[in-house]
Amino acid sequence: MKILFLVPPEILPLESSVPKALEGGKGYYPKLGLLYVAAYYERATGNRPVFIDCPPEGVNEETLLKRFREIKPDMVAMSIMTFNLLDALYTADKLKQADPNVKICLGGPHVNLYPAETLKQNAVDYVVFGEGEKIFTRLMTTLDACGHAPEKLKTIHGLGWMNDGKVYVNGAETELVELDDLPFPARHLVDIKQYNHLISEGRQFFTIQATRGCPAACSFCDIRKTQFRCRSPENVVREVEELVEQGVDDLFFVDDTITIDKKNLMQTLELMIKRGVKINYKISARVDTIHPELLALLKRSGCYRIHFGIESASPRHLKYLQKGQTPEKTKRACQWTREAGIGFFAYMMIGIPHETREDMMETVEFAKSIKPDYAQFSICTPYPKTELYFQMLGEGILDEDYWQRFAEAPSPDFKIKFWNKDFTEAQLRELQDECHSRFYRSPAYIMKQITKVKSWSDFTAKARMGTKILTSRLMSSR
Ligand code: B12
Ligand code: SF4
Repeated sequence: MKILFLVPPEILPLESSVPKALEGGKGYYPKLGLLYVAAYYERATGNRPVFIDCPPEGVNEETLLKRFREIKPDMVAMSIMTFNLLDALYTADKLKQADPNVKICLGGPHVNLYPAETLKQNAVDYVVFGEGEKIFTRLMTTLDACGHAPEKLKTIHGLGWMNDGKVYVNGAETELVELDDLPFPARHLVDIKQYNHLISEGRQFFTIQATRGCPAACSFCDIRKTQFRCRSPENVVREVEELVEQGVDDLFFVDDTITIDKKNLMQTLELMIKRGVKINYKISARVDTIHPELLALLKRSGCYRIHFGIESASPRHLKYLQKGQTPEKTKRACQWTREAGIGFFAYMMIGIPHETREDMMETVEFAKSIKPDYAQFSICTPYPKTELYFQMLGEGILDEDYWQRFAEAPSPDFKIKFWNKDFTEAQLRELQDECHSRFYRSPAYIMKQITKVKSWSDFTAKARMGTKILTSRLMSSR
């Protein structure tokens, strides 16, 4: 069978808690999950699939349909977050109109949460939930060998399928993939030059994943309390070396918290240093998972920025979010990071249930006091099926399971509501602007950036990011 792995054009994305203007200007990340699935399939079957990533390739609906007719795939596989479900369904519909025989398979974070609801949508034939590498390959080899045979499809865990208009969702796959057994993501199927990031430190950006899962319990996050697994240092360093050979000089580890197993990470960093790997990279971490020894190794091996989920200045609100962190730990970690010569990005949150305006402004002052290179103030958003979402439903802050309604009947009219009993959405957006403005316009921040600028590209990156943030209101209201 001929397979097209597809990232659809962005036509109907939902606005997230970060203003669209800002989100849109951040550049293009590769779809690592889909590239992993493609790589595993290719290695297992020897068939070369096609991969089209429409947004960075500048492929619109018309061009996509033209290429689709040329390629004539039997199966189109797309990865979806809740935020681009509508794009995937719209595109699936158009492709089916162009060729009613084509099959559509969807996977990714939204499908993991709502497999049956997604399968019920027009034009969807198969859904894969959980880690997709093996499941998708099993599906394809089964279809190749036996066609759409219900007795065979029934045996594939993690698969949902349609038969005679009826929805079948098999049990979940409980066996997690062995990370070292996975091939590296199928970067050879895309043009890596098309990926970039607004605040990067190199010329060629790409992403990598060294671990999966996170044992922490943050209530707003999908990944909470999932089994943490690491790739071996040798396996990770080989991929980093391969990326460097391909011209990548700016890498982002998309791991949820790469610093959970410090011993393994330190061995990886030591190996990078020993092998003389030259790369700039950034990671995400919890403030309570780092220490000076680890930071020294991160710095020596090329880490230039850590993204910390700090969220709030208030112990009460941190507790509400089950963050398991304290402002003291945050201050200490930020100071260590600065002392190690590594920059950091502070993810902050406002509009947490029961938060007052004063609390939010305290969060801004706290953000200023820890002196990050960048800070982002997101509006607390109860994402689908998260603990926070259920908590807010339980407290009556949300009056209905609106994500369920969206999953069952996704409509372009749907708008995420930034629910909060005390503030309207417009007020929350105003407050968000005020937080960004207070942070980025503070004389101390401006002075720090001027004195810290290392190079022209560093300066332009900061200037672009600052301009984006400060003008985001203007742009999003257009
Ligand atoms: C990097 C990242 C981003 C990047 C890039 C996204 C991209 N191009 O993929 C950026 C910064 C742009 C981003 C933005 C956002 N993100 Co984000 N992001 C991530 C992160 C940290 C890693 C994604 C990744 O590469 N994972 C690694 C791969 C290997 O995992 P995977 O994608 O899940 O893929 C596996 C399976 O899902 C499955 N699979 C996936 N696709 C497919 C397709 C098929 C056909 C098959 C068979 C299987 C399959 O197989 C894969 C391999 O095992 C995840 C958290 C996470 N751990 O996944 C959040 C995550 C995906 N993001 C999330 C959110 C909420 C957002 C934002 C809304 C945040 C915000 N406040 O603005 C925006 C939305 C942007 C938009 N408008 O679409 C949520 C999604 C929740 C949901 N219900 O959809 C997640 C899960 C984080 C969370 N804490 O809950 N994000
Ligand atoms: S530490 Fe990060 S990945 Fe882990 S549960 Fe909290 S927000 Fe999610």
